[in-house]
Amino acid sequence: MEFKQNTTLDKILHELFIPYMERVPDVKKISDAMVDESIISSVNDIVNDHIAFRTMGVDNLGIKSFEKIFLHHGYIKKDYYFFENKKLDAYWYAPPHSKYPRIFISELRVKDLSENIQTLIKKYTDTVKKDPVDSIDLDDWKEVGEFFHKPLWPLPTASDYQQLLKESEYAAWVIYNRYYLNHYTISIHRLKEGYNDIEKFNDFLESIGIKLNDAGGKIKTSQDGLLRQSSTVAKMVDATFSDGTTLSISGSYVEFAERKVLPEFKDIPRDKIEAKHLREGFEAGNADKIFESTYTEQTKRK
Ligand code: OOG
Ligand code: NI
Repeated sequence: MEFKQNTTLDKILHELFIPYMERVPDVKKISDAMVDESIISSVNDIVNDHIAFRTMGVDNLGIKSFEKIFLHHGYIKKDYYFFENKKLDAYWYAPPHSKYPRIFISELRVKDLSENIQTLIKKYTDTVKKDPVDSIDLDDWKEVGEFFHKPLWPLPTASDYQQLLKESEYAAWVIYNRYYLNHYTISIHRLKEGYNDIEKFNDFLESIGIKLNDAGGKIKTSQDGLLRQSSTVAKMVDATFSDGTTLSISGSYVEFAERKVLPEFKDIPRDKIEAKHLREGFEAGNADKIFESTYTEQTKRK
């Protein structure tokens, strides 16, 4: 996935992609294999359905801070999703133009965690005394690009990280990975016949040695049957902690989404189908399992 870099938003998205592609070798592995297999003629043919970020629900941070970056560039806040067991809230955001990806932003409901863990999280996040997004020039793509990848709180100790992992894998992910891009998403319905449904595409992925998240089954299907998603298991990255120890921890992953034609447009010929005829938004039941792409149960699976 590459962007024609014209607008500030194009450049911001590009800045997110550079470290993401370095951290997740599956991105290049998949796009190169798609070109080799003639599924696409170049990586530029990949349509990015959406990108996702994770945030910590504490003072000065969380969705209400992070979303400002994208609201400023014309994104529109859409539906809310609640994940009771994982203790998360999320929203999706519609792009200012269909050439841009949707955005999915989630937030940890820190106040729902045990007292111990809240204290542990706040030991780090309380160092953030004001909303950090308010201090950046949102029209300066370089500044915004740097913001995603710069520390906002002190580096955790390995033992704090491991303690977080026990109660909330999501908390542990955010404390180390912060606003690094969590995933980008290949639009499967936009691919050529033979690869344009998620079963066939998953077969292709497995044939090139990609490991898929199997939480709730490899294919996650919305209640209406019209949004079908799968994802890779997160790439492990070497993380150095404040005490100098290094652990192999979950980084980011790649997702695949198939949006089907809405029932009211089922008679429109295939070559006349546009984005407005397809299933929009997200699905809590699918998302719940996709979050687990970074969870130990998946990353440790053989
Ligand atoms: C996001 C998981 C949900 C989707 O498309 O429903 C999601 C995450 O892992 O942070 O990406
Ligand atoms: Ni996603």
